[in-house]
Amino acid sequence: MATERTFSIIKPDATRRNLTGAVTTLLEDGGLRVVASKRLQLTKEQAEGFYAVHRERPFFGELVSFMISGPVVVQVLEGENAVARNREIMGATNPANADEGTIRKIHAESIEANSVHGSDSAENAATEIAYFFKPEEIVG
Ligand code: RTP
Ligand code: MG
Repeated sequence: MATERTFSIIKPDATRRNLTGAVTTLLEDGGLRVVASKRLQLTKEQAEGFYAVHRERPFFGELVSFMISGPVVVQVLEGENAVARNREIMGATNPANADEGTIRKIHAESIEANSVHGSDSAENAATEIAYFFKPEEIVG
């Protein structure tokens, strides 16, 4: 498997608890490299656009409110098989089901306030990276 890129968000529950470094360390220890990073306060429009695939889901409104409740850190991660690797490091969406040692097992508060987002396919990773970063902001 060749080197790949994926997109990550450190969510407001984690930035609020000053866990940006702790979460990033788990990503780095898992073999991923941060090749772009910025801290943002998302607007409602940005969060709605990012999560547009979920707009019919019952939790959409709450998810958008949560994602704009504080700062996020958006990152591009690079590494071998990065999309799947990042999902392993993150753990299951619901921290109650997440494996030991994963970010969500260690740090998440709930199924919604689950500390991180990670792209679920290479195609979505490319779309999500382009949503937040210009090519020249990514330095591999
Ligand atoms: P993500 O997209 O954030 O990496 O997480 P995921 O693939 O594991 O989960 P997904 O099904 O894509 O859901 C996106 C985010 O919506 C929130 N959520 N809330 N209240 C609920 O039942 C519920 N289900 C999902 C979580 O913040 C989840 O990460
Ligand atoms: Mg998802």
